[in-house]
Amino acid sequence: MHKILVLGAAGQIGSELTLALRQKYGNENVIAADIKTHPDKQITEAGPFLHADCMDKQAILSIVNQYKPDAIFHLAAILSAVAEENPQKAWSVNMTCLQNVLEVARSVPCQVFFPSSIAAFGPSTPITFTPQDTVQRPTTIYGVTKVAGELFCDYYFQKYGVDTRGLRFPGLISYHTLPGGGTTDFAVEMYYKALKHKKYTCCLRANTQLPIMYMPDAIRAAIELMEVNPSKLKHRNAFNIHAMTISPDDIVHSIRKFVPGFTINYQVDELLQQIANSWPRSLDDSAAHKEWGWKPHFNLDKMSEDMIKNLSLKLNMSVQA
Ligand code: NAD
Ligand code: AKB
Repeated sequence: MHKILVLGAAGQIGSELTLALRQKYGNENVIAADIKTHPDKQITEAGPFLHADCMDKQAILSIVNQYKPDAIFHLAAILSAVAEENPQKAWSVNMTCLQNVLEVARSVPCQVFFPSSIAAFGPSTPITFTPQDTVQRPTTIYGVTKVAGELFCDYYFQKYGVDTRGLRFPGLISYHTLPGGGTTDFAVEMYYKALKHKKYTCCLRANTQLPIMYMPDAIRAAIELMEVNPSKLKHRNAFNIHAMTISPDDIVHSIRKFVPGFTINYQVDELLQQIANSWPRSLDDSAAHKEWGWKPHFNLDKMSEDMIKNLSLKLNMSVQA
């Protein structure tokens, strides 16, 4: 990778990925684009930022013709909770944007990163230590677009030789940009509410275990996968990666080590609970480890400490982590 285009750059992942890529490859070599017109200043000021709708193939093509990237990180999508409110729109946005990106990449050519999710699995998938290659019958529209996306990327590699690569991300926790409408957003909110109000009302049951990862590990994984020699990759579009299996109750206990007196109550949202119940608890990520050396760095307490330290600074609050 030398010149990189990040689509959906103003979101939870994109805002941090853009900064990490700019640090590594140079500000001018990382072009950020999003449908949002007023993203965080850090994205717009340090390097090129363009307004673009990925539903419009010509818009992507004209950016690619102008900047000539050799890699696209395609992050524009509708996430699980919002997708269930309008499944038709979710299918249309998630699949059309991906198709446009793949078509543009085929014509240039350039590498494509596609983020899949634990949502690509469903209730009939083995729930713990979910294998790399296993049953994928998701029951959410978001999950359906993720399985289709994985296959779509595989197809463009096999048929046209487009160098597509991807990860199945768990729920991601970060302090930089708020998450954009997923089932796992509660885990991020918990940290904000702990600092601001010392109390939180959680939408999932206390013992709901989910795979969760801290953003720095996720960003590093995406960059490492895109940088590895392609001859090493067998599962190029849908690597399981795992960091920790945790429940809301586990997060509360971890936060209390840094914010004593934090309290929680539970008001279960049945739709979100059903979605969470359909996802795996832990994933077998040995293929990622073997094929490109994946290893997480953050466990729950290390993540909580870093979250609280950085959120305190961001919110201008005086908690010592
Ligand atoms: P997000 O909602 O925070 O960000 C998505 C960004 O895409 C937003 O800035 C939005 O404005 C932009 N966007 C939406 N439609 C667009 C369009 N038509 N054209 C251009 N931009 C558009 O999402 P995120 O959490 O950053 O997720 C990015 C990708 O990673 C998605 O594919 C998501 O499914 C996947 N993923 C995220 C997580 C997570 O926990 N955050 C976990 C697994 C997979
Ligand atoms: C969501 O909850 O939709 C995302 C995901 C796990 O894909 N965080």
